[in-house]
Amino acid sequence: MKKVLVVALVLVLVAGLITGCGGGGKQPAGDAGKQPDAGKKEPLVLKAGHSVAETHPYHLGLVKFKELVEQYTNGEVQLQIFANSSLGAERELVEGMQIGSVDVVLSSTGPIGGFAPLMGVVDLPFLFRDEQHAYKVLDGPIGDKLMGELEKAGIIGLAFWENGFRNVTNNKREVKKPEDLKGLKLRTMENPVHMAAFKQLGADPTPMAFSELFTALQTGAMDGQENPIPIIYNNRLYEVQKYLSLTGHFYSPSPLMISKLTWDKLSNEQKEAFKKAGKEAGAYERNLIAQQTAEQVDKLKEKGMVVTEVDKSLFLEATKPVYQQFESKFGKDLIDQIINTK
Ligand code: EAX
Repeated sequence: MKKVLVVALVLVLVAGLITGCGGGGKQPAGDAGKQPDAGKKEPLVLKAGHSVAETHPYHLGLVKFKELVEQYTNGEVQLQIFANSSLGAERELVEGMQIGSVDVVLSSTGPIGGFAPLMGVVDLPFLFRDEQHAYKVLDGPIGDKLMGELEKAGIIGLAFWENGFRNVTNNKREVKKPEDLKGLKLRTMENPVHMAAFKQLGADPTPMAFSELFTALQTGAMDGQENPIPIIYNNRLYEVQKYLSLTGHFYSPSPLMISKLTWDKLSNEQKEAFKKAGKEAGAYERNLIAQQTAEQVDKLKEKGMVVTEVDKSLFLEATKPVYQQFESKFGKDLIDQIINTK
């Protein structure tokens, strides 16, 4: 009897060893005796900042980008989006990418010429005939060249998104022709090309972060400003501006950027995911800009703005001297390449 018990005990012990001893769970073949996996890695959570309202295509496009990045990286990389300059104004956001305090930024090219001088070429007045011309240039070799300039500043450009064609607003008078701008205290972005253009038009330009603009207009420190329709509407500038002139004087692209410090933490697969998501969300954002631009002029009239169609050729002719001022900075060849892109 005793012998039977001993044999049964030995058989139970041997069976336990084969099936991974009492942990209940089956160990995959070859893992017997190893520690169980440490479990999934913690996701990399990135901070993404922009300067405008959450109803603007910048924000809606970044929400789409967040969804796609999390999908394409299986949740390994996640995004937190900070709107309305809550992580800083655009220039501060770019500085934040350089030191690694901000990971992802969607910004107009306004302040970027200060970090990548050649990028300033896109800010020349009336350089782009229309959106399709801009996309042909920015989504091709010239755009790649400009993005390459960003890398020298520690920033990776993922794709060109869109702010749109910029229009003048003010509180003093209807602006129908360049002479009507004379003496107007006009806020511009921190951009020497934009300032030179408005000086050429006879205005009195002051560079200022977008986060300070609403108050400056409300207090009368500034008479006017210039921005695309979706900015004027979504950031409620109609509450502090009476006159809107559809000058379309600058095309404002908005590169989606990631800090190189952050970029270098990503695997090759994650980098490909970011590039894919950046392009797809960029197309989505450009469509939203087009949709809102088409819808919001009438909405601005309903909000009480006096909207004036202008003869753009008058403003184009009046700003031509700005090209001579910046030809040596950007190179006549690059400017001609952009103008001649069909
Ligand atoms: O990029 O500063 C501006 O006027 C910009 O158009 C705005 O921040 C969106």
